[in-house]
Amino acid sequence: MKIVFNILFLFMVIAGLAQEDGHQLWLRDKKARPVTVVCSKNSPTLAIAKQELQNGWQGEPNASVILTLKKDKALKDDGFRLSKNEVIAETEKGVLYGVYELLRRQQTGEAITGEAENPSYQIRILNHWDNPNGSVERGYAGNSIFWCNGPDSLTVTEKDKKFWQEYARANASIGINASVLNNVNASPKIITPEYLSRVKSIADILRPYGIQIYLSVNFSSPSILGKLKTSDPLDKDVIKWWNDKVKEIYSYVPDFGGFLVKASSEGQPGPQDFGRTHADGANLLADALKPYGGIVMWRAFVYSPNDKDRAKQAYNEFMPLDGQFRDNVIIQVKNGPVDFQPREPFSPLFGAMKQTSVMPELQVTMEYLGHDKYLVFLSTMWEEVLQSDTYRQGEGSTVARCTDGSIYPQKYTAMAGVANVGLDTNWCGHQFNQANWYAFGRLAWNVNLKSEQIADEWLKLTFYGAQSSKLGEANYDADWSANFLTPVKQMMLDSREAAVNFMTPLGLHHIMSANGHYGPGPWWAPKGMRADWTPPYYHKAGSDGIGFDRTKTGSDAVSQYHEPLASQLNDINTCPEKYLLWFHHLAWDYKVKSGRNLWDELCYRYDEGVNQVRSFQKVWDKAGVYVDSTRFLEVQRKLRIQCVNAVLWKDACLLYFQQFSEMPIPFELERPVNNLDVMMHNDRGDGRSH
Ligand code: GCW
Repeated sequence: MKIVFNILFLFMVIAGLAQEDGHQLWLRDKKARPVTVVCSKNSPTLAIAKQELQNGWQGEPNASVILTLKKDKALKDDGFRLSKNEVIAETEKGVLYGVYELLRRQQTGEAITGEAENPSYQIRILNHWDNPNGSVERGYAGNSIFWCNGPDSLTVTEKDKKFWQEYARANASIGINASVLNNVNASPKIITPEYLSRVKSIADILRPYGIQIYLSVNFSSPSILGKLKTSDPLDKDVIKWWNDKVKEIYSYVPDFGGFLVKASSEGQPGPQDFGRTHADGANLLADALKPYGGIVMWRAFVYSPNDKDRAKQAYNEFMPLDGQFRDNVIIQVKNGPVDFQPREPFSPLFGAMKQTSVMPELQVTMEYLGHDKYLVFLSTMWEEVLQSDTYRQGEGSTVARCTDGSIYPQKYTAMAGVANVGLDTNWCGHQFNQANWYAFGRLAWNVNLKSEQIADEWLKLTFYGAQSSKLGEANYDADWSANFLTPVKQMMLDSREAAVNFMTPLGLHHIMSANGHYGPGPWWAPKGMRADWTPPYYHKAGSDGIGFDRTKTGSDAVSQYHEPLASQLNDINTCPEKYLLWFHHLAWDYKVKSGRNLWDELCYRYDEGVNQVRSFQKVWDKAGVYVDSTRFLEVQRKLRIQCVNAVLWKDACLLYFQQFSEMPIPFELERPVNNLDVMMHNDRGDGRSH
């Protein structure tokens, strides 16, 4: 009997733990208390709001909660007001967001105050780089949740619908209200009838959760799909083709959001193929969408092989066009001027375009930050960028305020995040990458939230109570808070700086392995390769020193920033050390703030990064007692991989740069454990050999 009981118990434990595989994200099942929900109206969105309250209520048992739709001068867009037993909003979506916030506060123990909560950005949008064949560009969490390969690839299954609904719910719970369903490197076929009917099915499932659908389009679609002789944006047949196409799209999805466009960029077709400007291209699509209320998100990610400084090009190309775009165009600008590097200064376009709507594009997927392998909480990076002062309209003109409508009267405001979601059970590849999806949504809703608060919320929602059995109920909260929440939160908050330290300290950038963008590759420069795709173009290491001279006497990228910032960055004495080698080329024996010479400082930073990851291992192992075994082991395994890779980064960069510095690695630091020739020999450019 006892054996049977034990086996049964074991089975229950395993079954119970199997629930905690991360699939439920920050919305894990709760033991709900009974509640009555009152709402005078009914709709699919309100039905979801009611259901969520009933499934998750943690307030007073048998309470009565009122969902009130009414005008309120303090509310804008889908904002809301909360009290313990009421959610007030002007729109149904507002009610839904209010319900999620109320439930979140019940769980995290945060005070429920009556003030109005309004979103910072009107459009809070995920960009999926998903291809029609189901692959995901720079995706590290399995195949696309929207598209797949094979003969039945366009048939909508029950499994598809379930996934889409879970995805929609997760987004709504953090205020995300829009999704671009396909890659910016866009296949033209996405706007053919076969694909549009699947788009319609997705839109139908996402709609009740308040999520609007957008598509990336290929600028050559008129020639490729419509067989027109040209895709010239000023050609009248091309204009008609787009008008007809847009009309067709709205017949499938009446509340379609609009287009995201990557044009005349990295080999994608665009208006420049016809001697036209980005404004001509964007306006063509904007005019077609205008009658339906649709908008165009036109990307500013442009650079050409001939430019002496890639970091300058977007600004050079877009500034002369300021004021020429229609009011339903938003220019989508990556946070930094080069790409999504572990650290970049903000793009100088923020705040500079005064007569054009501009939106930040952040990368949630970890293209340059360790894919699904590293633990890096990106919120601190985004906070750094969004709170950077552009000085464009005087002090305090932060990137956030220049884009959220506080400073410039933009007709539309938006923030985009390149999604990290795939078919993996835990959605994001790494359990902690879920925190980045969460952080993106929370920041797009409230751009002034602090990373500390976001990490705190996420940890409480995602891990609280995961392993209560071993700890005894009475002390659980205090134990959990002291021994799990506090150290793990600190690890998250330190994690991005750690990655910068072991990858690209002191303003270094773009020295990763080619193509794969995972491991180190500071040496990579095959003969005949475009210079601006090779790391030496960016680090410029030589016997005279290291770093990219972007000062007034160098490429003069500093002049794209507003004073006093331009002078501050230009002057070696005032340039923040974190951007040192981004803006300056310095001798190896240059003395930095610590009193060390540049070479020694570099060695110390790399070493520090490795040590930080090692300390994360200790934090996690110690916190393990509070975590279910599936998620604990997954994270533990990944931290080991991160550690190995951090050492590799350190060894590769230091041994490679040492050839130029010709100085010893300070003897008190750990010695390299990898040989440079072997690392270079093994480098296939995809990071996998590492
Ligand atoms: O950083 C680069 C990526 C490309 C991506 C491009 C972009 C979608 O390596 O994979 O293409 O940025 O943002 O358009």
